[in-house]
Amino acid sequence: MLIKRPSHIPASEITPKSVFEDRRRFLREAVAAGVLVAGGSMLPRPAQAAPQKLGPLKKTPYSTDEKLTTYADVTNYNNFYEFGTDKGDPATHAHRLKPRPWTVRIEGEVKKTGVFDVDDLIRPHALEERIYRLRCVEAWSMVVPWVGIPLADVIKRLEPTSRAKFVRFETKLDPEQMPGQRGLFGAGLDWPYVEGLRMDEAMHPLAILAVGLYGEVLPNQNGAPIRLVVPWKYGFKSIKSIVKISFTQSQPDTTWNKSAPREYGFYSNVNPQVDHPRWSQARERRIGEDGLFSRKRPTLMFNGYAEQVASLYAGMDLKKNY
Ligand SMILES: Nc1nc2c(c(=O)[nH]1)N[C@H]1C(S)=C(S)[C@@H](COP(=O)(O)O)O[C@H]1N2
Ligand SMILES: [Mo]
Repeated sequence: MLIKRPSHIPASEITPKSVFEDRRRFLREAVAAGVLVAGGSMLPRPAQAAPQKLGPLKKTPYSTDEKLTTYADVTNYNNFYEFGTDKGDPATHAHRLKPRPWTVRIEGEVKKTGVFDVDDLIRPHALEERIYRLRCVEAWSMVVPWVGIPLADVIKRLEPTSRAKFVRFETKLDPEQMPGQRGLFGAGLDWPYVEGLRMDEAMHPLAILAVGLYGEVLPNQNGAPIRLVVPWKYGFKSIKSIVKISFTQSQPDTTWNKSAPREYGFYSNVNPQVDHPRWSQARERRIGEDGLFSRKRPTLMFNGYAEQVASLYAGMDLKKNY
């Protein structure tokens, strides 16, 4: 049956109220998200909040087959001090971050300097799934199915010069979007957050730039739209929401090293034999296994990736270079 609606009857009188209000809310949010373009066709587009699927994803031999940490834990138990220091703060506050449009500035000892759109830097058809253990310096760990591409692929395309010995990464600085940068949560860090890798570490096939997890676009609290993941190092090396990548001749200053040099070195390799000055690094709690009787797991050298990365540090004293 075809029901014609006379143009003078408002939609609110025909459509059930709940549907009408849903539609109004959709329109309001769509306008706020910039989804509706004046004069454009009104094709249904996913609302900003709906997770966007990524793929098809290439599988790689670098993934662990350990049990995944649940999506709920991966996205609600976070360290992202720009949004607060409690584990739940980033999930509560990171909706303030606008992950698009997003550009990454490339500078320093590299041929292709300039400002790149994140979607040009990371070509969607090259995405892989990498299931990695993430070991936080706070002695807990997770298993996360990241989506990303090898950092080496991006670096090669940028053509670093022979003088490039280190890579320096910087997080967005925007106190409007990141309340922690206004000093609200007492994180006591210098902003923006900075991390760095030696060039050979950055070129290692295990190091990735991630844009997603669980097959979907990265939630803001996990470092949208683009973050580093270096699985053999403590979690704090895996810097989130990157806006600048610089190629340098000398070792860059890094946020945690500046804040507490005795506790956090430049290398930050996971090492059960080198204790943090205030606690042991020999064991770890796997998030999701924190029952009363669950045993802590032994922490593995280089977070279990020794076979792949130990050669990077041959001849180095890892007690000095922590
Ligand atoms: N910009 C920025 N990056 C950051 C942090 C941060 O506070 N700010 N925390 C780090 C720490 S300590 C860890 S353990 C990981 C946590 O990543 P996840 O929340 O996606 O598990 O992000 C790292 N990257
Ligand atoms: Mo961490």
